[in-house]
Amino acid sequence: MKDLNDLIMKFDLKGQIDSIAPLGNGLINDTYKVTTTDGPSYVLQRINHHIFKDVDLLQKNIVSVTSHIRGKLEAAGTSDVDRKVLSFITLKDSDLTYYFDGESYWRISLFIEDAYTYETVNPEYSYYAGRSFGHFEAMLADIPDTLGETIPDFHNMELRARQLDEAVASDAAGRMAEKEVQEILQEMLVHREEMCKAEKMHREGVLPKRICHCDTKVNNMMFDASGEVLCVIDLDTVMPSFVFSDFGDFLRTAANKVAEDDPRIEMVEFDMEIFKAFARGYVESASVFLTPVEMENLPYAAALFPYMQAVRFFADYINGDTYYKIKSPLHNLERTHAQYALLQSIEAQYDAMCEVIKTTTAKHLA
Ligand code: GN1
Ligand code: MG
Repeated sequence: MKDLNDLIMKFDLKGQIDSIAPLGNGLINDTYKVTTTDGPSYVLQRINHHIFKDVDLLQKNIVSVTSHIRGKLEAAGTSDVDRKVLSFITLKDSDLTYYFDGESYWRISLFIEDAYTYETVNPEYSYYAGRSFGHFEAMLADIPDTLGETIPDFHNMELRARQLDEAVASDAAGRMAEKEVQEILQEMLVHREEMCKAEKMHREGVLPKRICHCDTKVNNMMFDASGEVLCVIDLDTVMPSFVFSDFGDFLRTAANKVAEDDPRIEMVEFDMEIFKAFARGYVESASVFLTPVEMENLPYAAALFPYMQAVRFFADYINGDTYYKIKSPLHNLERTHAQYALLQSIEAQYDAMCEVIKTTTAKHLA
């Protein structure tokens, strides 16, 4: 802990450090809560620079986004702004919001007190979440800075499909001999072309990229004790993308009746009530900028993300588990099955989903 103490001291914090303890369950970064004896608490994170290769660009994006949102909230006279947008702390001797200790990159933000994250939501919270992610995108629609892609082509399905091809071809962990692996691979291929349609629409000029969050998992949103959304967290992946990213990735975790890696495949089910509520909230706040093409493809977005995640988990399994933290040797394979089962549940309800979107968007399309 002494080392952590030393590096925390590089930042312009208020108060004396009291304790440092692990926080949360992200799959990519390492996160700690830092409490002080006479100042606020903070969140310390080691940024995974093997995944986010350009930390300077990443922190610039985050500073642009949080300052822009802060400006909007202040202009609207919003109360308690420090609880509604993350604040990053600069170093004592510069304006940088990260510190490189020769090995790792670190950053510190203010800890938001009395805020809660959830792994599941009910329809009411799902509606609030939809409204908030739509609002988040709406606030960023006029950001003056140009943001970079912190992971180039992060949600590009064509690229993810190619990465799976490469994993299969190099078979780094010798797992292609497994019968189960061969079977999943065949199933994945069936959906491939259909799932790559966003990239095609973009090339044809009918689908824009906008600033999106790109990791709208349900646990990346903070609620206050009364259930109101405070703010969106985990901003590493905020970058230009299709709005499908935020719509689809939220539902991938929130509308699944079980966790994203639940090995009980028969329990995986896409919850239409969560979908309806989220769609209503999202369309309500995002309709100010959404085009008809974006709106009518929202059911596709909901199918795309379980599929993309299945492809990513599967490629990682074949590569020998080099990307996602795993808790057991078959974890990535179980995750693949769980995401694929979710896709199947979505497909079974696809017509009903299209009806919901039609009704929800009708008054905004008029
Ligand atoms: C990763 O770190 P975490 O859990 O917020 C991943 C997401 C995946 C998710 C799957 C940068 O997010 O894209 O959807 O795991 N983030 C990155 O649980 O790859
Ligand atoms: Mg997270």
